Amino acid sequence: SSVVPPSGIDLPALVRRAKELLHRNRRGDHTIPAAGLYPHQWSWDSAFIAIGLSHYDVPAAKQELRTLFRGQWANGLLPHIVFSEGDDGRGAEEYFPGPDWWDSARSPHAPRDEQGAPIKTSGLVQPPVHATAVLQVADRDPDPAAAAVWLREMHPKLVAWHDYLYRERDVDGNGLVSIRHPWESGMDNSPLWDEPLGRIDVPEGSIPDYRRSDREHADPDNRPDDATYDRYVLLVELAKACDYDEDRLRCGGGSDGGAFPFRVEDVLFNSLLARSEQDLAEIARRVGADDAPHRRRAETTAAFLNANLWCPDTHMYRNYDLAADEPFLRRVAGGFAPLFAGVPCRDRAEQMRRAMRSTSFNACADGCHDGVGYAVASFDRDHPDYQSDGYWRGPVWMNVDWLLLAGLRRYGMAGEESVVRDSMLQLTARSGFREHYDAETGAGGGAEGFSWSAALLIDLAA
Ligand code: 9YW
Repeated sequence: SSVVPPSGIDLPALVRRAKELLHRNRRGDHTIPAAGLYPHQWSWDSAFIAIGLSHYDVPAAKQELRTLFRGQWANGLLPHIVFSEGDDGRGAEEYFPGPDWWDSARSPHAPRDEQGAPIKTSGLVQPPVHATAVLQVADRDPDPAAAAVWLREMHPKLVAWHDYLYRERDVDGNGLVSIRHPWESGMDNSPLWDEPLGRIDVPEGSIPDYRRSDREHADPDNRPDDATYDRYVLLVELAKACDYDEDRLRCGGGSDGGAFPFRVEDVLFNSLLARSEQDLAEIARRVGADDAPHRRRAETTAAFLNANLWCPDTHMYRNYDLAADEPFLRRVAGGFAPLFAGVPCRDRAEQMRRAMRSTSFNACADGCHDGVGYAVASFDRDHPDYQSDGYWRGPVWMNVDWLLLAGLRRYGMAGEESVVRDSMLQLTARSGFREHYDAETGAGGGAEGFSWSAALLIDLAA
C-alpha cells in the first residue's frame, strides 16, 4: 500500500478487521449495512461495499451488485432497499418500514423472480453511485475477458436506471433530477430537510399507527425525532396511494390532490449522478455502445449546477426546493460533492477547498485535540443546529469523506486530501467501523459494525 498512516496506526490489522466485518455482515448473496439496525440490502451501501470487496474478492463484489439489481423495477427504478427473505418468506429481521408496509407489488413495474414471485423492495431510490462501482469492479478484475462480460451484463441495467432518473425525475428538463423523500438523499435527518419537511402537514388520521424499530438498535437521541418520522411515513403513504405511478406522483400525489409535497433537487444526489454518467459513458465505450448521450447528460447536469446552484458567498453548492420554487442553502458537507464529478472550475474548487478546511467543517482548524482533527463535519459547526454526534446533523461519515477525498484528488489537492485521509484512518482505528463519528471527539455513533465504513477503509488503504 502507498498510504502512509499516521503514527500508531497498524494499517494491515485495520484492513484485516474491515474484511472480517464485511464477512460477518454478508448474508449469502449480499451484504447488510449493519446487523440489527439495517438487516436488508440498501442500494448505495451495496455500491460502496462492492468497491471495498473489489480489492480482494471480485466475484463477491459482482454478486453484491447483481443481487441489488435483481430488485430493479421494469421502469428502471433501482429501489433503495431490497428486502432479505427469511425462511418464512418474511423479512429476515425486523425493520420499519418492512416489505409489507411498502407493498411494492402495487406497481406493475415491481420486480418478480424467475418463478413469478414478487421480489420485495421499497419504492424509493438512493443516490446513484452504481455505475462508478461497476466500473471500479471491472478495473480490478484480474481477468480482462471476465471484466468485459461483467460490463456487458451491467451496461443495460445501468442505462435503464439512469434513464429512469432523467425521464421520471427531471421534472423541468434542466438536467437535475429530484428526490421525493429525505430517505432518497441518503442523509435522512440532515438539516437540509428541516424546512421542506417542516412545511408538510400531517393531518390527524393521515398515517396508520406504526412502530419504529430503529431506536432499539442505536442511541435514540441520535435518531430522527417522531415528528420527522411521521413525515417520512406520510410521504411513503402518499406514494403508495399513487400506486408508485410516476405520472400520478408528478402531477398529483399530495394529500389534498395537489402536487407531491416534497420535491427537491439535491446537490449530492445530482453530483453523484453526473459522475455516474461519466462512468457510464466509459462503460458504454468499452462495450461498443454509444457513449455520447451519457457525456451530454453529465455535462448538462454539471452546467446547471454551475449556472444556478453555486453560492458565491459560502463557496459551496446549494439545493433547489421545487415545491417552494426557490434555491436554499444549508451548509452541509454534501455541498462540496460537485468536486467528485469535476463540476467546479479550478477557482471555485480552490474556494471550496478553503471552505472545507475552515472551522465550519474541520474541528482541527481552530486547534485540534491531541493533534487530531476530524474532518469533514457533515454540517456547519458554527450553526446553532449543529450536533457533533447527531446522525446527519454534524458527525463525520466515511462515505462523504471518501467522495470528497476522490474529488480533492481529481483536482490534485494533495494537502487537503491528506487531512481527510488521516481523519478517516484515525476515526476507524480509534473507534472501529461505526455508522458515523462525533466530529469533535471522534467517538463512534449510530450502528456498530457498519459495512461501508469498513469497505471504504479497504479502498483507502489499497
Ligand atoms: C434508513 C443504510 C441506510 C443508509 C442511509 C442512512 C440510513 C436510514 O441507513 O438510512 O432507515 O434507511 O441515512 O444513507 O443507506 O445504511
